[in-house]
Amino acid sequence: MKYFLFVFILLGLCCNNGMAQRISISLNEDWQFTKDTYSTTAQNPNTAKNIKWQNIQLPHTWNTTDVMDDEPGYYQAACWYKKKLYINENQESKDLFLFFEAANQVTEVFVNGKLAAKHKGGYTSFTVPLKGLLHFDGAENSNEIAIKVDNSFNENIPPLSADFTFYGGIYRDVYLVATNPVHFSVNDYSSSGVYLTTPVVTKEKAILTSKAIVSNTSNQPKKIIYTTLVVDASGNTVASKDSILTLKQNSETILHQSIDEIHNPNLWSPENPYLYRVLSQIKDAGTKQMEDEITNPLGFRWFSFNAAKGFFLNGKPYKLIGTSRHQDLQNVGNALPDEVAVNDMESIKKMGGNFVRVAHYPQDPALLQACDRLGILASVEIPVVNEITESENFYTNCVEMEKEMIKQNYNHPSIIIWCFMNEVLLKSHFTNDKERQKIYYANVAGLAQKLDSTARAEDKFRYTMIANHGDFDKYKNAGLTSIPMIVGWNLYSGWYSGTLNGFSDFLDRHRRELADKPMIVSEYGADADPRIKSFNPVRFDKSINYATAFHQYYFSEIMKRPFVAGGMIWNLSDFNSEVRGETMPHINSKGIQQWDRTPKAPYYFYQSQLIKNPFVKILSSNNEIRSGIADSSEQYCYQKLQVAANADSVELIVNENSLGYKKTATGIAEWNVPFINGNNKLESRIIVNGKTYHDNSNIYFSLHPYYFKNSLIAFNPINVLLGAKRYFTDEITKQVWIPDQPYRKGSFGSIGGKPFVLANNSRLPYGTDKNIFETDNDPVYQTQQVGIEEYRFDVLPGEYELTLCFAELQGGMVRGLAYNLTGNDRAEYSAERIFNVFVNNVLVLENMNIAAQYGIAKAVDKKIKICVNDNNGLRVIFKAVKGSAILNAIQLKKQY
Ligand code: GCB
Ligand code: CA
Repeated sequence: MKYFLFVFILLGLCCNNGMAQRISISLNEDWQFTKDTYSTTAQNPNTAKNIKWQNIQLPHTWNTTDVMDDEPGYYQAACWYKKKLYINENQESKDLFLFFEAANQVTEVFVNGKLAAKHKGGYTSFTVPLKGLLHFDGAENSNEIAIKVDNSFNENIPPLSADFTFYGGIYRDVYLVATNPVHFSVNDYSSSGVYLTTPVVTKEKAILTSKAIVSNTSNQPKKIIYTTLVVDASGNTVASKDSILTLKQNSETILHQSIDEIHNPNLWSPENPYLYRVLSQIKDAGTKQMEDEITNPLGFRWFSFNAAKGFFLNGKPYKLIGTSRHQDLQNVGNALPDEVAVNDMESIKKMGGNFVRVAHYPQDPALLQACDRLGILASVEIPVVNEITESENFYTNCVEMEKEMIKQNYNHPSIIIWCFMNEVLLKSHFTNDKERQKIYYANVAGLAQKLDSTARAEDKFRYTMIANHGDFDKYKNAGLTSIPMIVGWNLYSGWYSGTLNGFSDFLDRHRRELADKPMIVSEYGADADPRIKSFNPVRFDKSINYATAFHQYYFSEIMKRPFVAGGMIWNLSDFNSEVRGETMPHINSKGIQQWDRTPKAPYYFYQSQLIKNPFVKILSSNNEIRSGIADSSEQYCYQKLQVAANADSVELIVNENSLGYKKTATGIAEWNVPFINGNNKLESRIIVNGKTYHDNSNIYFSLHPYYFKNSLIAFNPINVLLGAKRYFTDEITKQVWIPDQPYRKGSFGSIGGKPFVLANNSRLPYGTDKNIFETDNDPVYQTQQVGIEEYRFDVLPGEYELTLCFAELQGGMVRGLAYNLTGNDRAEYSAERIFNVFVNNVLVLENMNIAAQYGIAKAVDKKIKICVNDNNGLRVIFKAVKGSAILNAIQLKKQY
């Protein structure tokens, strides 16, 4: 109560017009949360007592941790929030509202036991009028708000399924808003109540029109002055307009104004994101007292898409390059502070990008504010993903959500596209009933038509878009390529299927067959596990190296073709998709930054392509660790290393020796670097206009002798992945796992068997992408040698610790994942295997039956202390009793 008084006094002091107008103040603190069932009415004191309330602050989600555990699924149900609301007696004369930036997904708001509002959809804002529901008795605890939020599946609310997690909760800010009875309306889909357009913009002049909806909730008519002021960045008013009119009692009035001559507007663009502010005011015509005032951003720009020539802003061609962005963060889920949205847009800017696809749903208001400020163009969409429900209810919710999106975000100069479907034909329906399937497609097209018309009617100045997956004919035949103004293609040729060249062919096919339709590559990307390296990268090995090559290829193909208006990297950052397996279970690792926002190599590649200032960057992480076997000189291990730069050629200096200059090819030069045991100092240089720019890095290398005997290199622990061609770094223990080699005399390696390859699979070159339980080092266990006979280390005598790592990769239930097109959950064929393991002739594991003893896809480590006393080294022998023996990884440490 005191707090509110304080705010009033403060604003009273600052405002010229005496009485404060609108107050909007966050209400994030001091909430209670429960997963138990709460009832706001007819309280049963016994049930109420048993409820376990937890004190929390907003933003909040209840799914921060359960989306990462080994248990499939996450909490999707109704939960409750409640809080006491301190209302000042003086506020009785005000109109009070709660403003929710978002809550996922169905929200019911109760005020003092009465249902005040219900909102459907997890990504748009909503306002709850409090009129008639509050007690103004001045008692501190007399008002309670209780909120039920439910994120369970709802067939009538999009998204139905998607490759991201539907975290539940009030995960954005909540505000208490107080206005005078005369104020800009909050009832028009929770917009600001003011809609600004710039129907004419040239270098010489601009026209600004505004449409305002004004509420008068009092019982008297009210004569007002409605004023629009255009204020430049220095605070000067450059144009204004007043209208005098009378508002009827208890009415909503629509007002239009046009400011016809704004001369030489400072144009908004990525290089010069010049923002004006528009102040919209309502004053009492008699007393001149301010009744309400709101501000909106304003940028003067004009733009167009052309099917042959791409995108133009203010008359200049631009290639739209940027990323998509999901709203989640490691350890935080989707309950993000606003700063994360701002930092993310700054990352796009620092990368040299000029576009963000706000996918797959509207995000925090802070995000588009940052875009306006930074000069990042944007596309925003509603989450109609993968499929639809054929019901009027679903269609209505889609249309309502689209209207919310457009009206709430209408005034952002950064937005140029409204998108309303993503890969809507990805999930097949009625595959066995072609006639019925036709009806489904027709319903999808019908919904698309409705959403497209709605968007065009709501906003005449922006473009509409649908983002499709790479099945050209499917979308074309369903009519979905002709409905929107722009077609977006999400293309993964060379990732999920096909080859890199398939991407170029697809682009050219669009140009040939949809010659009149502007197009954008609305997604492209490849998994990039920052812990995985490969020096001969192949599709689906999840290595950072394959991802880098993928981006190099896609980016240059996009740049070559003027008709491709832009390319959106999928994704800015790794994000949670609870259903996913892969090398990082529950994570989609296509981010060019990690989930915690650490940049990965592809991010630097883009900088080399997009940044104007001299740029050079060694593509290794800070203090990277590596490991490998020495060449026969016993001094070096040669491994590839890349440098990204925006110069034609770049020099690499390793341990003070220059390896010379190399030409960059699409921004990257590559060396075969002779690494020595221990620390390696790297420096890379470019010379631009006579000035040198450089980047430095350290790589700590753990070298293994070519022959264990007579080597100058001391024994380093050896960690080997079987059935794999990739390297894996355990970032916690700082161990590097290297790929296996066939046994070489004097060294080490496996004998017999072959790498595990998943049956009926055209993607994974080796191994599985199953989540391996009880480990975060999934790649250590995801590959194996099947039918292995022996593993040998020809090491010198000594005390050793040998670890054998196993996981049964075959069998169990496989989850049906939409993005994998695998349909429903299904049981996988299980391998039957029982085997014995001998170490130097001692039986150490008898009748090992991994599936029976431990279960499918569970990490099992067996450590064995072993003393080597002779010159025969260490031999691990596998003897199958039934089926074939396996080994996933092996580790050898010397103790003394
Ligand atoms: C897509 C989807 C996106 C997925 C992405 C992927 O096409 O639109 O939601 O996350 O592919 O990584 O598979
Ligand atoms: Ca916020």
